[in-house]
Amino acid sequence: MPHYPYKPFIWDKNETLSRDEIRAVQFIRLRETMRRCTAVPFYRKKFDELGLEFDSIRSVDDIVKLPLTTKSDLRDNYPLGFLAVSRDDVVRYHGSTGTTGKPTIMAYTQADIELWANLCARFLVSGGLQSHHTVQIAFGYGLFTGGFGLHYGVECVGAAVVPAAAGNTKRQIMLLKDMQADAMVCTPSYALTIVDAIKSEKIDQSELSLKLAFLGGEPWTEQMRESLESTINIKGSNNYGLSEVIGPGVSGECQSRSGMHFQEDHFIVECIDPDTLQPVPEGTQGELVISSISREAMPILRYRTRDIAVLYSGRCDCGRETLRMSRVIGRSDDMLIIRGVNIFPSQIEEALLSVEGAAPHYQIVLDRPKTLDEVKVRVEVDRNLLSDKMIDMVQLKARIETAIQQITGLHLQVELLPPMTLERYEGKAKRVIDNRNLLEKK
Ligand code: DLL
Repeated sequence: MPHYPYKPFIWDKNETLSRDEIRAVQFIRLRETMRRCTAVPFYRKKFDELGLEFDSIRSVDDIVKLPLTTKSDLRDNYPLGFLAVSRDDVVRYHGSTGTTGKPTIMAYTQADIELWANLCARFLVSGGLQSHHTVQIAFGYGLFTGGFGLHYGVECVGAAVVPAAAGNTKRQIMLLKDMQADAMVCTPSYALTIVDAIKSEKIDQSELSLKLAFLGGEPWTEQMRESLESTINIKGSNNYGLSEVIGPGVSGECQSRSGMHFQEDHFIVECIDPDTLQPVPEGTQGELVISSISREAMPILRYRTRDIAVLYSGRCDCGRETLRMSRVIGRSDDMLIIRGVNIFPSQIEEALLSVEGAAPHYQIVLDRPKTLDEVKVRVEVDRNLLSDKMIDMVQLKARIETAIQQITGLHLQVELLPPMTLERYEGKAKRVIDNRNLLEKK
């Protein structure tokens, strides 16, 4: 294990490899991964069909010759068709939470678990975690990768874990206070639920030691971060990952807040047009495609994440030269096409939170009463700006509708709700309620 710290906020010296060094490591690991993938019948068949041999990969750019892998490929090979080692070598299984049907199962060897802990340690340290800190983990512990992934990451840094797990918000607050946690780890929407409860229970900031929040697992906006940070005095940083490629630890923000650094010595990332499957130019929004190049149990080649984001290159103030990703703008399968306009729920969140008086609790409801889609944005009014004067509420509604129109180009109907009307989330939030399919099924 590396000794903390090489430099402030750098956990592992490999985080500051130069571009040339990153490419050299990627090349070696990509070829090694190809070799490991020949143990997987799915990949062996694809390599045969495409006429691929090791020598077909002469540089990292040749990755485009390799087959893409999709969620349905994993589902078709459920549960362990992608296993590249013997079951004797597996020490852990996790899985992704599919909305329908069975989860996709991921396997880890001991070396995979150690790698994963180190990857999580890297983004925790880059976001400000230190070994003397206490960290409350409010992610689910189970098949979901959030709880165990971050747990091992925090321990790897040498900080102390309070494994509170998700849910029971009152108990979370009690533990935050009693254990004097310096940091919390959860989804942004659960952080919002906790922070709201801290506010409504009128807990004084001085009773808490909380300084940092490591948030990930779902899309959120800069406006949501501002709302969290201004309510209680914490620094919230963003981290991204997905079970299929390892879990959390794929990329994370440093304190410069200039995008999430990809851990490129262990993953190769591409950004493609989801329709043409061709690479998009740097700085353009596209679907992230990620290959894991160090995993033993289940290496994955060119996984189509469905996550839409933008990639940036260039040296960051923190000293890392890795590619950085923007916030996830949405998932290509979450994109709403309303009156021919493509919009993501995150754009609606951005619009809502730019208006004073709109609370960050909202829901987007889709209906199709006849042939056209109808969209309603239901949003809670901030407790401090709730008014019994009709004119105030009409004006607030109009301001929100204008903000949405400015960002999406669409006039959507807004419904204002009293505080605490909408469901609160302990894990990933469900923002879009799509009643269209239900109507069709009737
Ligand atoms: O959510 C892994 C994770 C746990 C990441 C905890 C960070 C913290 P899955 O359950 O497989 O794995 O879901 C992966 O969640 O494809 C994204 O759509 C979304 N996602 C994860 N992190 C972020 C983020 C975990 N920071 C899916 N911003 C991914 C936006 C995120 N979306």
